[in-house]
Amino acid sequence: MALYLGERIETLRGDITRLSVDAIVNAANATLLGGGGVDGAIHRAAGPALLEECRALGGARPGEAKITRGHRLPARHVIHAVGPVWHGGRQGEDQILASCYRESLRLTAEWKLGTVAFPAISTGAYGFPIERATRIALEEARGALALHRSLERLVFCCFSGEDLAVYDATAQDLFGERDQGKSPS
Ligand code: AR6
Repeated sequence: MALYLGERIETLRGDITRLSVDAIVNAANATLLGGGGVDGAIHRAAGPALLEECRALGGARPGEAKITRGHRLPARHVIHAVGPVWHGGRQGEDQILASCYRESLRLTAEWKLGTVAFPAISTGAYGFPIERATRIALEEARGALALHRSLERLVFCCFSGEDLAVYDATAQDLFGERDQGKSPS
């Protein structure tokens, strides 16, 4: 793992369902009723009570985010964000993805949650190019950290080593070198 921006941004490789943070973000679809990928993993780990709670949310539009409890997860809450499906980049995909991160971070601040972990929203089944998505994620993170002092640490949880390499390269490009005294594991 590596840390940036005064240790308020962390990149790591892992399974987001295992993280003991105040909230994990789910890369959901508009039904908010589960699916494959990280969505499926989160629902499996949280148990059926998460689906019950999600039924009451009435879905969400791309770029929106809604919060539930974490149920059987080690995380206290789940923020369900609906990313854009990639259609080549000229159909507002960048703005919708940025909105996912901004809305998730706004909820995190509103609920006074200090630590939140994100997967690489839209870069799996929805086909958003990883480099472009990572830049949007990290720029929104930096903006939210400046805006909300209550945010202690934003974790970017990558499922693959390739994705982690993109996050670290992009973070170094945007924020400079990683924080001193920490080396990637
Ligand atoms: N922990 C962290 N990241 C994960 C995990 C995990 N346990 N599992 C997968 N990933 P995707 P999308 C990564 O496809 O592109 C679902 O069916 C994965 O490697 O989960 O936003 C929803 O219901 C990739 O880097 O989400 C929607 O229908 C990232 O999570 C649709 O897929 C996102 O991949 C959403 O597609």
